[in-house]
Amino acid sequence: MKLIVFVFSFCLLAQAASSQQIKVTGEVTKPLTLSAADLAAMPRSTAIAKDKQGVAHTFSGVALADIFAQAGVTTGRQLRGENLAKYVLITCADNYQIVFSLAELDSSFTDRVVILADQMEGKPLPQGVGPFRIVVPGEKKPARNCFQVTSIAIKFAKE
Ligand SMILES: Nc1nc2c(c(=O)[nH]1)N[C@H]1C(S)=C(S)[C@@H](COP(=O)(O)O)O[C@H]1N2
Ligand SMILES: [Mo]
Repeated sequence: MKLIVFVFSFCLLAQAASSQQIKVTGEVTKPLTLSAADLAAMPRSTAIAKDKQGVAHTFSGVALADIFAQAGVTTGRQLRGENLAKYVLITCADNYQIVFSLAELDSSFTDRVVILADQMEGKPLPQGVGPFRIVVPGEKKPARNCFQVTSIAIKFAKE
């Protein structure tokens, strides 16, 4: 009985730990598993976005572009030709999914910086929204500000 309780607790702990990590997979030279500590140690960026009620909030975290630089995603001068058919599929704990094209996130195409936020107004994201949320500044709806992000997959739409 004690063993069963032990194994069960271990599984719960393992599950809790994995939900605190983000996988970066697909069209990358170096797949990543990022923890909160990994993200805290990366270059930090901020993004302001309005919530559904129209209230603006300041989020901070890591630019998707900086995560892509670490994972080895085609960016900048490499983002041309067939690489323009690549997209980013973000998946959340509730299986909500959104996409960006790679070009939408590249500083050679746009000045807009989309971040993977771990803080809002300088504090960790609230329960049920964190630990990680995509924040897209300047959009008319917050529908792509997807919360409880679990994975970032770079894919090829090319036929
Ligand atoms: N994981 C996840 N993220 C999500 C959603 C969702 O259903 N699941 N809904 C989106 C939609 S449609 C909206 S309007 C905003 C609402 O969050 P907010 O009130 O903080 O802006 O969250 C977005 N992020
Ligand atoms: Mo929404």
